[in-house]
Amino acid sequence: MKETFHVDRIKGKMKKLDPDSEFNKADKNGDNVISHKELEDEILRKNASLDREERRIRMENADKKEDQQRYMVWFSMLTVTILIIVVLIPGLIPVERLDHIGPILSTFLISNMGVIGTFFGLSAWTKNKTMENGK
Ligand SMILES: [Ca+2]
Repeated sequence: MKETFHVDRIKGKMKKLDPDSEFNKADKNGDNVISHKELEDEILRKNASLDREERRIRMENADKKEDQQRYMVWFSMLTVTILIIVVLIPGLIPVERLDHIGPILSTFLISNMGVIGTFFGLSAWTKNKTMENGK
């Protein structure tokens, strides 16, 4: 590596940074030369800030996903509650029609209960998991 630098210096082919390059600030001691160490530090610093950015985006996405799941569960609970109330109000649905929609109703209720149950089960599980990892 040092050899190449040397050869370039002799031929007057030293590389110059673009005036707008972000790597200009890598020259920490202000001698207008970016040493290998200075460049390496700058790259490490950039990688660290990229990692932070990536972590931030992941956390934001996870947050959005959790919000979405909460809305879904709320919707399930509301529809189940409303459906049960509607079915229980006397005279709203004729008894003979109730026979027809009975199987649909029970399937709908059970699957919604599944959604709700899965949500609570999973959130308890993830909570346990994160607490274990936090140790
Ligand atoms: Ca320098």
